[in-house]
Amino acid sequence: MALVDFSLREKTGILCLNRPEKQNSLNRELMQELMGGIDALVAQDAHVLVLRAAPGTKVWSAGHDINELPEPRRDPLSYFDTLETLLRKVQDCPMPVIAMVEGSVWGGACDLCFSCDIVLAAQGSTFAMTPAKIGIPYNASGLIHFTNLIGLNKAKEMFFTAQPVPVEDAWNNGFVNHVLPASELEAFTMRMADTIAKNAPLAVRALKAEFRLLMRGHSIDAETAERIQAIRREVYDSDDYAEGIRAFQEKRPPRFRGK
Ligand code: LCV
Repeated sequence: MALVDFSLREKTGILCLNRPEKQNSLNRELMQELMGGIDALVAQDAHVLVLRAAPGTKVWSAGHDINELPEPRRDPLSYFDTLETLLRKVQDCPMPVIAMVEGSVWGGACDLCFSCDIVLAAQGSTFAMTPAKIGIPYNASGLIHFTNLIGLNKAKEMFFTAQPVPVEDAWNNGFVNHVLPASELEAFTMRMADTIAKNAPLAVRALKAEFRLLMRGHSIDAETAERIQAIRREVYDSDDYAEGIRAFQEKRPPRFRGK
């Protein structure tokens, strides 16, 4: 059974997460199917993509499949990690991608939503950034992404607390374009997609490429990049990193000891 269903409706490509038994958590297989679906819809000349979960879902996506996080001593979010590759795929996708969100969104799935160009969410949706809850050192590109989108203080609050942020609150911080009653979300999303799809595709694609390049504005020197990696290595080399994953698998609260 496909973990991602995709279809073309006129010039709108629709990708639907379909791993409900594991709360649409992003394992390698699902993420590879998602990237394959994007490629297929680009090849079918879609002008806009919509990324969604099944109607009425309580959990849009529970984020990275924790059981597939690497063992300690390996960077859990390295540049070529499947999740990082997927995020860049969405950001580099030639046409706009709309995230249509219902329910709760966790960890890497938040970053997936933020990698989309527009986020349309149902009332009651929540977004949680969870690395601190699991003991994971998030990566620099992810932190810059969030900071650019919602501002430094809100990004710090999301990451330090690791608590779900209600979409109404998130909306006030800019990363959600519209908040709608769940019953209106799909029609609103498809109307916006159709509007974008009717515009000049080359111009829309050029705009997306320009935004992508302009948002890469933050430059850091080599020493800073190396220092960030050293800081992160201390975390994924730690016992706490192993404990966070083990606690999830054993369905118990983690007991972090700060080492
Ligand atoms: C594997 C899962 C998952 C899951 N992986 O249903 O951003 S970072 O750095 O943190 C990054 C590394 C990341 O994205 O990490 C993942 C962050 N995600 C989370 O912390 C959310 C973890 N999931 C939950 O807290 C709960 O599942 C929620 C609150 C989403 C739903 O709770 P509920 O009680 O409704 P279950 O927990 O019973 O989940 C149903 C099945 O889905 C699996 C979970 O293990 C269970 O499997 P079994 O039926 O085999 O026990 N599942 C849920 N999330 N991220 N598997």
